Formats: sequence, C-alpha cells, structure tokens
Amino acid sequence: MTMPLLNAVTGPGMRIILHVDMDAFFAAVEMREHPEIRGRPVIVGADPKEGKGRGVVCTASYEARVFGIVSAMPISKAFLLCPGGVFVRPHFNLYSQASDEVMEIVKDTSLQFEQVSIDEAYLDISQVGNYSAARATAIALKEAIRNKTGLTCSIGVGPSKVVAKIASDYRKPDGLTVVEPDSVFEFLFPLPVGKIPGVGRKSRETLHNLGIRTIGDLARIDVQELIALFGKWGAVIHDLARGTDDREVRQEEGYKSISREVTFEQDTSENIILLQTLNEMAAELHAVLVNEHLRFRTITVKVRDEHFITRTRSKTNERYSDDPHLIQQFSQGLLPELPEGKKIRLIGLRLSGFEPKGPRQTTIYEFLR
Ligand code: TTP
Ligand code: MG
Repeated sequence: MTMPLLNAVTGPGMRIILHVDMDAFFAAVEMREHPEIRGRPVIVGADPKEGKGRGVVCTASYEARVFGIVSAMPISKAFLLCPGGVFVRPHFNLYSQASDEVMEIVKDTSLQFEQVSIDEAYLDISQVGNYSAARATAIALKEAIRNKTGLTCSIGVGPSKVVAKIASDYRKPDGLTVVEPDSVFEFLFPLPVGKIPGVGRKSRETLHNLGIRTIGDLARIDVQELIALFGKWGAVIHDLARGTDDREVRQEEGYKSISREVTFEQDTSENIILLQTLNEMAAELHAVLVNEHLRFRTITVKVRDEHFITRTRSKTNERYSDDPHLIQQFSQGLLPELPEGKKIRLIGLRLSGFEPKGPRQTTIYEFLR
C-alpha cells in the first residue's frame, strides 16, 4: 500500500549535521607509513599464507577494491582475487593514534561532536546557518585533515544523522556530498535499501521478498506492514527512509565499553577461524586500552549463528587489568562449544567495567558495527 509523503526534515528548528568517515582507514594509515606501497592494492588483515591462511580482511585500499576485495572477506579469497597485492598484518596501535590525530581536528570544528567508531564522527554544525556555509565548513575540514594527517576522508552533510551518514558514503574516496533539506527524498529514494544503517543482509532479503528494493520503496510502504514484520524497528527504518532521524549529536561522557564484531562473509563452523578472529579482536581492543590508558574487568563474547540466534557470555575478573594474555585467555574460554553442524555468522568481543578515571574522557572509541 502506498502512503502519502510528508517531508519531516524541513521547517523551523532545522539542523545541519556533518558526518565524516575516513577512506580505507587502516590501509590508508599503512600507506602513509610506507610510501613505497602507495597506489598499490593493499590488504590489511590476517596472513594469507599463499592462499591457505585463515581469518579475514580488515580493509582494502581502493586499488585493491577493484579486484572485488572487501572488509570481512576470508583472506584466502582475497589472495585468490589479487595474489600480487600487498598483504599487511594490522597495527592497531598505529590506527588508534591516527584516529586520535583525526578526531582532534574534527572536534575543533564544532562543540557538538560525537565519535562513533575508530574512523567516523558526527558534528552538529547548525550554527553556520545555511548549507552553503556548511559546504565551506566541510571543504575546510577535509583540507585540514589532509594537511595535518596526510589522510583523506569523505564527508556527508544533511539535516539529520542518517542523511549525513548515507551522504558520506555516497562518493568515496575523498568525497563530499551535501544534501539540502529540499533534496532529501530525491537523494535517498533511488538508493538501494541496504544503504540504510542497520539494514543488513538478512533484513534486506526480507524486504526484497516484499518487493522493496530502494529506500523510496521502503518510505512508501505502509508502516504497519513493517511493524508486523520487524516490530518497533520497522517504524524506525520507515522514518530513516525519509531521512527522519531525531538523534542528537552528543558525546557520551567516558567509555562504557569498547567492542568489536566481525560478520563473516560466509558462515563458518571452523573453530580455528573463530579463535583466530577472536585473537585479532583481542589484539585490537588491547591496543585501544593501552592508547586510552584504560583497565577493564568484564569481558563479553557474543556469537550469532546462521539462524540469527545470538548468545553472549561474560566473565568479570576480580581485578582491573590491561593484560593482553588475559583478554585472549578469557575470550577463548567464553567461546561456547558449537553444536554439531551449526555455523557462526558473527562473532564479537566487548570489554567493559573500566577502572574509574578522571572526570572526562577526551575520545570515545567504540566500534558499533
Ligand atoms: P570503514 O569505515 O567501514 O571502512 P574503511 O575506512 O576501511 O573504508 P571506507 O573508505 O569504505 O570507509 O571501517 C573503518 C576501519 O575499521 C577499517 O579501515 C578497518 C576496520 N574494519 C574491520 O576491521 N573490519 C570490518 O569488517 C570493517 C567494516 C572495518
Ligand atoms: Mg571509513
């Protein structure tokens, strides 16, 4: 059923939100550190071991994406696609430091700043007054990041978080997309429905079965149909499809947790892949702990199986720690035994219960994917 559309993002109280996302972040940092690999297909991730390696791709440079290599793909497949590529093991400390350098610059642009992952942040820049001033602000920010860090980013500007986020992804790398309130529908509606943050493989399939392929299709369907399918979340994505998103740009005080998840490109039942992925995530989270001078007490492992059943198991240590071996040992101990024949779709690791620190953290570094 088709519903009439009202544009809910124009009118008084209009906001201007900017979303910045670094380009091929881990690979770009590697290329900055090693100029000799610039311009080459660079793949950051597990050791490919001549095609026999386990584990996954963290990210690939745009030169490597031409070969079809994407994040979370098995490293063995990446090797098959591009055997002549430059395969690099991740250096999470380096990425964490580069992230801090970038975020210091982004933060200087507006008081309303929110970092949402290692390489992306929102700013509320409503104070600039209009969209041409917003464009100038975005251009200046891109230049400042490039000049001070040697890295490129893509920026989206729009009247809500969801529009800004989809816009930053629209032209990558080194892109800038400004979506004025009047053009929100025109911009969003032709895009595939999977561009809406949170609409992953599974919901995309459900929506495709209903004949919903574009964001416009989603915006036009009766919200009750979506609620019947997805519950409250159905109403949320219906709003997002129109660019309606009231979430404010706000940095939470301090860290509650830091976490990392990997969705496998192909569901897996191989224990060695699960353990290796867990170890990589443990190394990554440990790098964050060290960089941010944090000590944790609680560790949580999350596992989602091929049937979308998600289980989490936690353990709280008596003392606060930043010992990498403890993270590895605890996380492996928490990995549930896999029932015969079950495959795993996603694995996640979270550290929480941090030692109370000073009044305010300067950066939040939380992976939310
Ligand atoms: P993204 O911003 O999703 O990707 P990207 O910066 O590499 O590329 P793009 O230009 O498309 O933004 O993620 C930021 C970093 O997070 C990425 O460089 C590596 C890490 N990452 C993983 O380790 N595994 C993953 O599955 C994803 C999606 C990201
Ligand atoms: Mg990025």
